[in-house]
Amino acid sequence: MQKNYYQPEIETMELSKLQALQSEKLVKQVKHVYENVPYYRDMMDKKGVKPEDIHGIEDLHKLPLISKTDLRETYPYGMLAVPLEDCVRIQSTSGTTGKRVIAYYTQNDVELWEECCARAIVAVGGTKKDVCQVAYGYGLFTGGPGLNGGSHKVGCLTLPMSSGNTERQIQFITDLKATILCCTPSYAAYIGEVMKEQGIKPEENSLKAGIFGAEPWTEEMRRDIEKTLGIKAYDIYGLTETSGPGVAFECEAQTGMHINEDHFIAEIIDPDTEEVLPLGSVGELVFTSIDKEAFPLLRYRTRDICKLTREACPCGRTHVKMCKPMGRSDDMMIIRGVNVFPSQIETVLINGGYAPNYQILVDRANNTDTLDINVELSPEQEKDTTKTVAQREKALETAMRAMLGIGPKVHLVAPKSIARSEGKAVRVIDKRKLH
Ligand code: DLL
Repeated sequence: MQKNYYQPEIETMELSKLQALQSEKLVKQVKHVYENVPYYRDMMDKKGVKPEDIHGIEDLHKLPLISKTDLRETYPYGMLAVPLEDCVRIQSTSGTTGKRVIAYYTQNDVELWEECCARAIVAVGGTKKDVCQVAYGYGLFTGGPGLNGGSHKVGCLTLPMSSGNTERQIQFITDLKATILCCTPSYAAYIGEVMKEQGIKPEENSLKAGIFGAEPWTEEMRRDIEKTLGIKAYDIYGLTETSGPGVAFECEAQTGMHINEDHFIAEIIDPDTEEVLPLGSVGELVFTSIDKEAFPLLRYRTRDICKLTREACPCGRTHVKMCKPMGRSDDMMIIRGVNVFPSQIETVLINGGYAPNYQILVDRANNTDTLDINVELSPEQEKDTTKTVAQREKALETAMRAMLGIGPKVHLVAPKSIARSEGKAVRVIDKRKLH
């Protein structure tokens, strides 16, 4: 296994030292927030906690949890912990409903964020000799700016493509010999599809690795992308509220993402009781930013359902690993009383030989929930006469019922009839919420 680190002394720091560092930073951060964010001070006062009660990470659970509702309540400046004149940047969430979250950065916040992204690039083998094509959206979304900054720090030649214009993406990969592609997994799958149509074989392109995140994707989708693009595909995780991409990233081992624990303390809680759960339990991921100056959120509930593990990693990094988020607690669909995650549907489709082009439609008829899944056929599947469409649909419905515990209706649709995504894919249309 390659052992490449951007900041080896931090990334491989002995656990006891790492936790001592977290404790020291946490104590300072709580004081900073208490003194500068009246909203959170009130929350602490109501809970009867003072900064003096926090001596280290063992006291973290005493602090109040905050959520997106608190961020909406304090919009736009209420969580800011430094004078506005000390901020140099904002980024914002891609959410379409309600008030957007605005995250603020001091120059130091930007530096640390970009370092996190640089760690992710180095972990996939990136060096200054690489050409890094950033096809995440630029602008308010954190994907483009984050990976762009990380790529600069590593010294890669950075191609600030932004998302979209797929033909041009492929032209740049070809002409400028891009070696690392950064974009959402659904966009990577689409780029692979268009390359295939153009007759470019996976082994013919210059790409060697991809850094894909910002939306849920399954192991099956990873294998699919690795095959179509002829690369190793790595996961990266983050959210605007905690800076953006680079909160956690995958290493060569591809068995979960190391959380940058020198900057973020991760906890898993029971989303209903809010109780902290032990390592290895499945629950809601909560982050505390211990270095952020401008927008330092303490115990922020991400809504992402996840699991943490601290087994020795062959890459030598000591930082705790998070699994692929299993979905968001607010994205989970409850259909006829059964919890259904889009990732389960994706797994069945890819295992059945279908491309990850699908759409999930949930509705209600005669007081009963309905689940319809539109799945695109590939041109080869459309031509294949060994199975009828009805037979294919039936087979998928049986496999879905086994995976989900409820039976959906599967509709196979013509190649290219489902809109492709250049950013975060919209997989679910829940009409029950629209009525
Ligand atoms: O998506 C930041 C990002 C950009 C991450 C580029 C990775 C790469 P938001 O738009 O605020 O920020 O959305 C954050 O996206 O709470 C998760 O639900 C989801 N998400 C992010 N990364 C992953 C991932 C960016 N690797 C929300 N797997 C998070 C699954 C992810 N879900």
